[in-house]
Amino acid sequence: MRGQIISSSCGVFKILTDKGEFEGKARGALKNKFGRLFVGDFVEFNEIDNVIENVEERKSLLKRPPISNIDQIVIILSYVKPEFSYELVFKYLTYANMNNVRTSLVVTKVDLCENKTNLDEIKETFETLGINTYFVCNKTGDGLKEVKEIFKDKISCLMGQSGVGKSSLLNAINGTYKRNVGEYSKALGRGKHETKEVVLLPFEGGYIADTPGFSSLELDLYKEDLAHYFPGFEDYNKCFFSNCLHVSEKKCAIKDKVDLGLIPKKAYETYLSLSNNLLPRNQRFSK
Ligand SMILES: Nc1nc2c(ncn2[C@@H]2O[C@H](COP(=O)(O)OP(=O)(O)OP(=O)(O)O)[C@@H](O)[C@H]2O)c(=O)[nH]1
Ligand SMILES: [Mg+2]
Ligand SMILES: [Zn+2]
Repeated sequence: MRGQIISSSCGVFKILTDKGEFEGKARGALKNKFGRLFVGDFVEFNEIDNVIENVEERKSLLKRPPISNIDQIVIILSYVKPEFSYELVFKYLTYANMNNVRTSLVVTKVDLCENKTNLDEIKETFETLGINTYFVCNKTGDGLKEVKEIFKDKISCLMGQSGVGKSSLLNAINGTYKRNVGEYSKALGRGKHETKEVVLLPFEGGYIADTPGFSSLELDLYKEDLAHYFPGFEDYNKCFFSNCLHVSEKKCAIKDKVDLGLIPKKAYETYLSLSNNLLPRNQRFSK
């Protein structure tokens, strides 16, 4: 019987099928063939022995958070607690582009925002790059109506640091989820990793994955990844130098786009500072 893995804990998987939910392990031989199994995997489940017999080819596979077959990533950042960071959004967007997955951006905790022009700048920057941007308060429900629309009929994965309100957002859009919510820690500058595993929750014809928060260092990005997959940099192969990093090289197609206003200045400034702090791929083992 065909099903999809919706959660996994210590080698036991929960599988959703047409006949409802089942729990089981994977056949030993599967491990040798596929390595580990992921939430999101479509599998052949044997309901007599309660084992997963086979795994279908994956449409996509993310390492962070570990999940397969998603249609979109919904990036979640809070306006404060932890502080909104352009650098972090651009890292997530680059990572999503590398994995060929579409994205939207949701900014939570806007109830704690006193300067609305900052929100306008966020929206303007990301929407110029074609990324739909939403502002919400999970406490009052403000802005959630629009966000619910993006989840319909899709398999979506929430992505964001600990404490930004991923689980809170899920509770706010569907009161039956009852996801555990953690406290923001001022000392750590983030949450305390309340959500520890990836779980797919059914939502209006699709699924939403609640996921553990992770640090941007875990994304494993290098200078060249940024130069190719940074949002708005699709024309990188039109630069004069094939290894152009779009910094001070001549005849750079990306800098031309910045000059024409097609790539927002804020995006390019963020690119430069991120690029400056990343290692080139061929030096990743030095240090
Ligand atoms: N003021 C305000 N607080 C919020 C909002 N959303 C979430 N919070 C608070 O933020 C804290 C962290 O929320 P969580 O939902 O646990 O965050 P998370 O992203 O799931 O964190 P991890 O599971 O650790 O990755 C809790 O104290 C929430 O009450 C919001 O829109 N406004
Ligand atoms: Mg959580
Ligand atoms: Zn260039």
